[in-house]
Amino acid sequence: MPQDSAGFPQTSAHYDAVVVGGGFAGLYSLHKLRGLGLKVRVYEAGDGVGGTWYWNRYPGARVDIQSLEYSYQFDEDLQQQWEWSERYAPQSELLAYANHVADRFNLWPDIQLNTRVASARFDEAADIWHVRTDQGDAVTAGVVVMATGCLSSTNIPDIPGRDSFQGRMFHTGRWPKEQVDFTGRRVGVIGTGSSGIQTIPVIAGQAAHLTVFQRTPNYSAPAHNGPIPEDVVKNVKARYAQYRAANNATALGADWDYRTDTAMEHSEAERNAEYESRWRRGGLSFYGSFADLLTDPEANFTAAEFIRGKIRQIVKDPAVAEMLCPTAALGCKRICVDTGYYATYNRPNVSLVDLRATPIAEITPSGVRTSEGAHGLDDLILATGFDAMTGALTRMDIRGVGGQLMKDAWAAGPKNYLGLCVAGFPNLFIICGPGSPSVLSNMLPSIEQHVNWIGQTVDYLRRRGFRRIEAKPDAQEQWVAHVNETAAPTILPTCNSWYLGANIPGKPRVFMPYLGFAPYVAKCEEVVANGYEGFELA
Ligand code: N01
Repeated sequence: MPQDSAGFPQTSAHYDAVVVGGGFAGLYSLHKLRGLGLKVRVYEAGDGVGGTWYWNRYPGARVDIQSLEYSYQFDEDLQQQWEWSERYAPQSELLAYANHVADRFNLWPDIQLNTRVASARFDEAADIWHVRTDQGDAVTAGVVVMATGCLSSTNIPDIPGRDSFQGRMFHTGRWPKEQVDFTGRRVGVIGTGSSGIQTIPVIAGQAAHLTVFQRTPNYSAPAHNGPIPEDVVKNVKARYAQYRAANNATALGADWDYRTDTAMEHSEAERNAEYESRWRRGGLSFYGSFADLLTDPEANFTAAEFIRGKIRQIVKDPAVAEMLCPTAALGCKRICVDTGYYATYNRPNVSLVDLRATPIAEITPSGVRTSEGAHGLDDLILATGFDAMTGALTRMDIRGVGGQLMKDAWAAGPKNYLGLCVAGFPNLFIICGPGSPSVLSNMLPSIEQHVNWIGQTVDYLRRRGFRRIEAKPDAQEQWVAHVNETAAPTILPTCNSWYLGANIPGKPRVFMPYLGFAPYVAKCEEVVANGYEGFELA
């Protein structure tokens, strides 16, 4: 590619903003920034928009936050007119919603599909980014918005013999667009996180035999999914603004009745009555049971025991039930939300392999061999998760001031200010990056809050004639310390979760998400009110 005198590729176009990714964050970024009069280009690797809901098409995929909350609120007509069919929308409906938003706001002309951003290099002399794609595009951008998703970079474990498997192999996060039929087949699933737990009951209903390879059991609460009663929809839509405000105050559920009293101030019978009501209500509402659930290990144990009791009631074979009982603190990994998960193990065509007792030795051409013996398989599903929060960014060639690679800047763990901006990488914004509430909040409002903040900031810079914004290193250090201090007194950092990067061999163990949506929003607003405190503007 021809280069200019500074060694940067000659470019074919200049955009005020390049947005990387066409998921919910990318779509709203485009709408917001274009509305401010910016010339924007979105690059999306897939052949459609929708991000998470484009890639995760595995059977049973659905959202674990109620649809009426897991939706955009920036446009009143949109939130009034869109009809969700179920309490927890299935993947197909969320994908239809993303496409509807792209149609409704005429976003398509500025979205380039089938295009992966390969590199972004900051030009210090001009205060612009040089962006290149795998399709040969070479453009410049005033700002780059990384709408790359927290859970988009798949984790495909390096199990010996993996590539020798002769059957069909799938990863839940890269599911094919064509319908996959498991009828009459011997299927294996490795992984029992949210994805595994959602897909296992559905695949068990199709396959001749399903073998689940479980390394760590997880807590799961029933979704009690179904159509949303008309009166509920009417009620929410009549007071959507208050409903959203309540959601923002609690981060995960507007109508969960978060209790402010503690588990340990109640008798066992009272505690169990509360847990039972949460179990009946379903989903992530369990988090709202008592105020000390995530801070007092004793309180946490009582809730964990309650769920273990449920597993022992549901699963008929006591040995299988014990294998399914988690031992880590409840909520230390995200609680899963399921439809018939534990009962699936009562089916005659389902078997569970405990990898802690009998680890996988290798994948062979005909299945999986553990230390105990061979399991013959026609299909193998990897429900093995993601290189979460950082993977999409560290796998990209992003070079900031002095040519520093983002991957190197984050070699000891991700560092940034407010989860939004990284020192040494001016004019680059991350949506829901590590250090922001992101995965510990409802992603849609979090995305909107970030995009609104970025829009407001870009507008401020333009009006004031600034060409450059960069996080100050000391503000960044303080923020990273604050994120860790906030998580430290909780049970969250106590197990090998992807929140800590512990699921990826060699990844630095750092607690990544920020706990607390409402204080986070207040902090972002305070930073602006104080003239972009912690940022260098030039
Ligand atoms: O991934 P995970 P996920 N050998 O990392 C196992 C969101 N989400 O895709 O725990 C054997 O949670 C691993 O075992 P271990 C949600 O935020 C939401 O399921 O590391 N096993 C674990 O069991 C969620 O938290 C929804 O010991 C291996 C599993 O694979 C996040 O995405 C639906 C292994 C991975 O679980 C990620 O969920 C789906 C190996 N080498 C996802 N490597 C909803 O909205 C990994 N595992 C409902």
